[in-house]
Amino acid sequence: MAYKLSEEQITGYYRDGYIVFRQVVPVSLVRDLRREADKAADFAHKTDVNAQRLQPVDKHEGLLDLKPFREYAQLPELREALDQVLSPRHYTGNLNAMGILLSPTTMPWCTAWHRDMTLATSRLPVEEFVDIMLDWNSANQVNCPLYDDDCTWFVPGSNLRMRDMPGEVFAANNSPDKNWQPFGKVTDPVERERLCLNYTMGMPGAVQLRLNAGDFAMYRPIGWHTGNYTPYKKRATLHDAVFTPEYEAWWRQWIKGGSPRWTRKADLQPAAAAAPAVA
Ligand SMILES: O=C(O)CCC(=O)C(=O)O
Ligand SMILES: [Fe+2]
Repeated sequence: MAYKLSEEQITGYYRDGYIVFRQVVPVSLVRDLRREADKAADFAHKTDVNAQRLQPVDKHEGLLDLKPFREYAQLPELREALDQVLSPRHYTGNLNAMGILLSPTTMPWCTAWHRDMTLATSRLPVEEFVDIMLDWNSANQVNCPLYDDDCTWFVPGSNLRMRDMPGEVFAANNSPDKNWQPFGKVTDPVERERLCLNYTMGMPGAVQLRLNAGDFAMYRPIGWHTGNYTPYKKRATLHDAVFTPEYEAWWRQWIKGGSPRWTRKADLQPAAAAAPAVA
């Protein structure tokens, strides 16, 4: 096996809700993807100098050469890593869902601390919401940086519980602005950067993901997370989901505004690796 993860790394994913496959994207592919991502950034920043993403990638065929993205989607090392952590049924590199996360060009910015799905936004009954939250066949998300990227913060273990702690709710809402922008009306970039950092650091137990170009971070988007951005740290990070066929089908209906039902699947485990049954 060319790309081998340790058992400690794998159990870390199931405990903490995030994992990093270090240097999994080869140099030549990082180079080709950077060239396309730089075009994406130029294009997005023509309309909005502080645009922070272009999505989905395949909508921009023509502007972008999709060949390196397709090569990334088929990367054998990535396949091997996903097989080890999740299952051979999980896949990533979905060009019609994938975005490129970009740095703003003039103003620092941070997103509100959030879980990508809550009971209210899931449109699910509570039992199914709990099932989908805890199901490893459901939402797994990817940030794959083409330049070093320390923008994403995550609360390890928050993916395993539905309950929000009071300190988490306080930290997420700790903003002068009803749109949860902790910088309010501040337009000085240096001051604004500090306000964003203080807000981001205010989340109890949060860790900052420190990713290098060619790493692949996978995380449970149902855990508390946020992104904190400055114009002087160039960002071009592939942002994608890890789907199973059933989760992709669920998500595609849900994103269109539907209320598809969710049935929890048993955790997938190779038969040879199953633990002995003990009465
Ligand atoms: O910028 C990031 O890394 C996080 C983005 C995010 O949380 C989101 O798009 O929901
Ligand atoms: Fe998010």
